[in-house]
Amino acid sequence: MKLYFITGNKHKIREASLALSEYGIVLTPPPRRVAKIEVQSDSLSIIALTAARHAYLELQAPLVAEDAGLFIDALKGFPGPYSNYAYRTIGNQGILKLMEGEDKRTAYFLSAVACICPPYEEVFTGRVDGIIVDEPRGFRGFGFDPIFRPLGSSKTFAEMSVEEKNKYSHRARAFRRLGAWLRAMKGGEQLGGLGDGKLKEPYKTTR
Ligand code: ITT
Repeated sequence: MKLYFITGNKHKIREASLALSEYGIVLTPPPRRVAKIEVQSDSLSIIALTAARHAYLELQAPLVAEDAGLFIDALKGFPGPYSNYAYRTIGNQGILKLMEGEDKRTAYFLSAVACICPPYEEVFTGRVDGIIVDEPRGFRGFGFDPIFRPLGSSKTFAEMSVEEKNKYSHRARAFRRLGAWLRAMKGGEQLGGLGDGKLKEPYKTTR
C-alpha cells in the first residue's frame, strides 16, 4: 500500500519510510506541493490531524501528516508543540542555556501521526524518554538530535544512524503503530488504494 506523507522534512521521510517498510507500506511525496497547515494547539494530535485533513481536501487520497515535539521536564514541557519555532529561534544552544545549572535533565520526544485512509481517520502516537546532554554531540539527524540522548543508549540521536535512531525514536514507534493498524486492516485492502479514496462523512474511527 502507498500513502502520501505531507512534510517538508526529508529526515522525517527517511525515518518513517524505514519504520513502515517492515509493514510493506511505501511513503511517497504528494504529486504536487501541498502546504502543511500548522494550527496553534497544545495537542500534537490536533496539529497533525488538522494538517492531514487540510491536505486530504486537496489530494483526495490516503495520506499521513506528523507533528512532533521535545518536552523538557525542567522547563515545564517547553518547547513541546512550539518546538519548530523554538528550534528556529533559540536553537540547541538556546535550550542548553535555559538548562544551565539544572540537575533535572529528563525530557521526552512525542510524535503524533495522523492518517486519513478513507473511510477512516486515526492518530497514532509514539514517545521516547531521555536526557538533555550538557553539550551538543554528533552531526547526523536534525533539530534537537544533538542534545537528546535516549534512555538505554550512551549516544545522542545525532550520533546514530537512522536504523539505530529508529530503535528508540518517538517517530518510529508512532509509524510502527500505524503500520500494525494498516496490517490489521488487511494491508489497506479495506481502505481504498492511493488515488481512489473518497472520504465518506462522517469520519469513522476504529477506536
Ligand atoms: P514538517 O514539515 O513535517 O512540519 P518539521 O521539521 O517542521 O517538519 P515538526 O513541526 O513536527 O516538524 O517538528 C517540530 C520540531 O521539533 C522540528 O523542527 C525539530 O526541531 C524538532 N523535532 C521533531 N522531531 C525531532 C527529532 O526526531 N529529532 C530532533 N528534533 C526533532
